[in-house]
Amino acid sequence: MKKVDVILGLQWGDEGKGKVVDVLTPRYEVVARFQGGPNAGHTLEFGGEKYVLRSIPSGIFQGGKTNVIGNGVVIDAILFREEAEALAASGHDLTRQLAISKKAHLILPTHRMLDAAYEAAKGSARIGTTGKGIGPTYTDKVSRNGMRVGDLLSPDFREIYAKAKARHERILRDLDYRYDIAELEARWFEAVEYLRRFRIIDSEYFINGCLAQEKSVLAEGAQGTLLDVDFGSYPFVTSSNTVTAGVCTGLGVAPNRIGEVYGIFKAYCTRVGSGPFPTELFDETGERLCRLGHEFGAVTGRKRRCGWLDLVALRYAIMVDGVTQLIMMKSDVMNDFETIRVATAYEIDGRCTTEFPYTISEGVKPIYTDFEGWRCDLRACRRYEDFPEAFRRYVEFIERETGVPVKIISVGPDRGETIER
Ligand code: 2SA
Ligand code: MG
Repeated sequence: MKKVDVILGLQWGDEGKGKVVDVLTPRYEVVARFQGGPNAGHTLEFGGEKYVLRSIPSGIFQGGKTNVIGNGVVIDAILFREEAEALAASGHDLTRQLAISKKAHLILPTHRMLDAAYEAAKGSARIGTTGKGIGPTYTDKVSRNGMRVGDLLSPDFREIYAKAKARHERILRDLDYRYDIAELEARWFEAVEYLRRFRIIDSEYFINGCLAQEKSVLAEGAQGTLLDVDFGSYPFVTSSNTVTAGVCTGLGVAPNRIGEVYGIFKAYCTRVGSGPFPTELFDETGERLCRLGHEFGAVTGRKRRCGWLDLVALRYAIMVDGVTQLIMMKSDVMNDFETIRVATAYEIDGRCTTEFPYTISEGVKPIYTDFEGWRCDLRACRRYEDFPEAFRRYVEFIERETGVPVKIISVGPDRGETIER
């Protein structure tokens, strides 16, 4: 029986999964999303066009693949429809290539309102969510009040919706949050009809059936490990399990059916939204990383905070994810840097630690190792041997510090600018 390979982000999201999944998907017959929802934004560029995928797996651009939205995902029918129609307009037939789990939860219009209301109520302690209703939808799932895609097939669908909405409205009144969802709601009901055109399946049977038939399956993560609801920098996290274990619960795959785990990271670090970020740069170097790396959110357009690579956090992510191969992105952004810094430990209250702490406060001071920059254009390199020695030193230091090989290095946005070792 085959195993499921996994690709996930090891930082705070936006590591460049879109690009790598595009490189990896030709090797797989099935691509599946296991968590998150339209808070994700996977940017793919090819043929001079740029696409942003939110809920739909990246295998959609390769003909003949099956793409699965697993039970661990939350779906906003309106945003799903927009995404699917945009893809259809560019010639990608989704109805045959996409299947959706009956057990995936639906994001209702009132979930979006609740997201905004909770954020407003938090004031300066707000999470900086994407405003897509992610948290409230997962809250309903866990509190056993959620609405699932399978409910679309029930004759009681309207009734289930009305009950959920009434409950949300009571909370919104309590929070004194004013809103008008009449137009949004009308669009949602139309979009739900659109959703019905797709194959609505028992995705756990489908995926396990594929494995039994020796078909290759890739599970595609969204956001990043440090945004995991259990292991991330809580409460500044998303509401799903972004770690490898999320593949088991989000697709119905047993732990012993997990194969390769590709962990993807940027040669530096970024974060959108609030929350701790020990290696964040507030100076010109941070601005430079943002400018040269085009670090703006794919969904909300927000400017991403930028900083140096953090090996304390990376080692932690590798541990909880069981990463077997590393993929390093965007090193080319630092082509002209004189010095490149990497945090290898933290100093907290005068003590040094290499463990990712329970809380990260202002008092956490990263301890850096400095590297001489490579000062040349990596985009011309096509083999590992072509890389300048200074760059190889950087890569090999990361491998030594993490104990995991860096198997793929991306040095530019193009498909060809991906070096495999
Ligand atoms: P939410 O909306 O409840 O999941 O937000 C909770 C936290 O999770 C962060 N988060 C993200 N961080 C990076 N990228 C994400 N997706 C988009 C992208 C972001 C965008 O891929 O570019 O366009 O702004 C993503 N989704 C959620 C979020 O910032 C909160 O800190
Ligand atoms: Mg993104």
